[in-house]
Amino acid sequence: MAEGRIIKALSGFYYVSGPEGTVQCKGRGVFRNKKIKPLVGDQVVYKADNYKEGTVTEVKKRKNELIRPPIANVDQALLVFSAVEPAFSPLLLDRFLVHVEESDIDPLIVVTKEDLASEEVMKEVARYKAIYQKLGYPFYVVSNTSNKGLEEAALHFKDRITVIAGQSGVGKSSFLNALVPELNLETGAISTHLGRGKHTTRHVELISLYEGLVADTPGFSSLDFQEMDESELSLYFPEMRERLPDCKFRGCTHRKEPGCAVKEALEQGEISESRYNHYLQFYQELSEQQRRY
Ligand SMILES: Nc1nc2c(ncn2[C@@H]2O[C@H](COP(=O)(O)OP(=O)(O)OP(=O)(O)O)[C@@H](O)[C@H]2O)c(=O)[nH]1
Ligand SMILES: [Mg+2]
Ligand SMILES: [Zn+2]
Repeated sequence: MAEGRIIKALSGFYYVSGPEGTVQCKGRGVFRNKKIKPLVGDQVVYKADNYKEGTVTEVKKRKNELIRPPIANVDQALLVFSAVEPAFSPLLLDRFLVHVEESDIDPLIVVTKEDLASEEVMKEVARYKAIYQKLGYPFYVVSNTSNKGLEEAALHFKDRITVIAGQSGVGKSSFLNALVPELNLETGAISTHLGRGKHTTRHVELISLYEGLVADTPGFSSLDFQEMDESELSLYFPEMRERLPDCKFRGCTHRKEPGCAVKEALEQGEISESRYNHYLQFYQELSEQQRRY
């Protein structure tokens, strides 16, 4: 018996990285009856039949579990945006951030294609960088063609499982290729048809990178909030979360209530207008969603 981590699932086999390399494993028959489906990212116990084949016998308790992509034990989400082509979207970034805050995953923000963007666009990106860094979110501006800024961002991979997320064409695969050219991940898909690039691979795989494990994913163009109550929303904006106790009313929604510490901070310029406006927009979306059910 040995312990390892599932780094790839393909055609019914689990590829387990253990003390003696990667072993191709079957799931144990009883998993099916117990409805246990091993996932990429799972820490497992396995029995090796020989140096390359074996059987997974036990799945260790998970810290968390993502549905799309199906990966367990995720520590960090690398949120990739491009400065241009497609244009940087602070609205989509805030949407992602609400999701990662809700799932208790740490975000790492990377903006690519610095080499393609005008000075004016880069000034705007720098303005946002200051906003997010102030909130404690790591934020890097990089170029996958000149390799500028890549290593600094990649140092965050160490000892963690990272999932990459972002729209199609922002340079997720290019980012990984630029770090490790031997990876040879397919790139160049700008097709937004069906919300995913035409070249993107279907299987999920964790790649060893900078002393951590990283999963590339196909891009997508929309992201819905699921089963979130609008009253929870400000918990996922750290600058609002920390001010909640100072709002006059319990359950303050930070919209029209008097004595609201969030609105006060907004007026003082301590909370960014773009973040606050996105909060209002998401709040509206969520309350409309509630009414539909
Ligand atoms: N100039 C420049 N081009 C880039 C950069 N990063 C990516 N690209 C180009 O942008 C296009 C899309 O890059 P991909 O890496 O395939 O994007 P992706 O995010 O993996 O896209 P999907 O797999 O479809 O989700 C490719 O043509 C890349 O060569 C960059 O930093 N600078
Ligand atoms: Mg890709
Ligand atoms: Zn308030």
